Amino acid sequence: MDLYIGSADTGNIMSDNNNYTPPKVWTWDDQDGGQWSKINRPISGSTHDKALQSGKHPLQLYSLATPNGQKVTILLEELLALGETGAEYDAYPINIGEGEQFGSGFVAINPNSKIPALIDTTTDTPTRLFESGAILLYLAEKFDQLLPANPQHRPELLSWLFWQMGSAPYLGGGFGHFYKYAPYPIEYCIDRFTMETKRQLDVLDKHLANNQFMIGDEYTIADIAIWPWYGQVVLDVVYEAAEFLDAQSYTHLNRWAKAIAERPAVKRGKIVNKTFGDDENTKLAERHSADDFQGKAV
Ligand SMILES: N[C@@H](CCC(=O)N[C@@H](CS)C(=O)NCC(=O)O)C(=O)O
Repeated sequence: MDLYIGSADTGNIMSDNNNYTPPKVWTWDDQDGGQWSKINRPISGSTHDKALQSGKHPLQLYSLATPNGQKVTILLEELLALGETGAEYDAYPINIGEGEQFGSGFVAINPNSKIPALIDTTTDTPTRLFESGAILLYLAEKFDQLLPANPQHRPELLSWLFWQMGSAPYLGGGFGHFYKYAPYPIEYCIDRFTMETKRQLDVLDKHLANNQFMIGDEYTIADIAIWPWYGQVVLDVVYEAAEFLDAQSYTHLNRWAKAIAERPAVKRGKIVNKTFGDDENTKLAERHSADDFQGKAV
């Protein structure tokens, strides 16, 4: 599970239990889910009936401003900045901490019950999409934007896009979970996932030493997929682990992360569907038009 909102209940620090022997067959203790008890379940499907809201725009987004959600809102804001009016969208928050991803309406568009999910209402029958990578590729192809101009660079784009999809769960579900959210620190898990996270940061740093963006000198959906996770980790926005990871030593990655953070569409996109945090100026629960950003820190 990839989450970065909230924080572990550290009021009840326990120690690592080295005496655990797995039973023959694991059983679910639904009283034992801690602060994530509404979302940590071993079964799929809806838990309650709840229709989704919808607005007037071509695209309807159901998401939250976690890194996976931010990928899509950043792309949509970039598309609008490029003049693609067909990318106008209504964005509704799905509060995953409260289990809204298990409402029947949301499950109908994402049977996997994870944000982000999108409906394109402009097709003959509405098209549903889930998985952030699929949504990025679909929208980039639909508008023929933020893809490499040279078709020979397309395999490189696909490689980095799918690299992100396969790698970020180690960063989020692995490192982030055990470093920030686990109810008590487990050295073995933190070591294992810190090792992999630093290896991934080094992969990006070495690539960005010779490339302005992920695909040469072109800003594409590969950057949009990778920045919300890896960019925001090194900028110390996600997990507050930059010092622990010695993130400043990845100089090329930092250069890239800072440049992307300065893009106006990124500043807007990253606050869409943000319902958490103390600063009201960086929260925009629903987005229906460019006017919604007025008064916000973008
Ligand atoms: N591979 C998915 C991951 C999506 C994901 O993990 N979403 C998280 C928030 S960042 C979520 O909805 N978690 C709710 C849950 O696990 O129940 C994607 O890229 O779209």
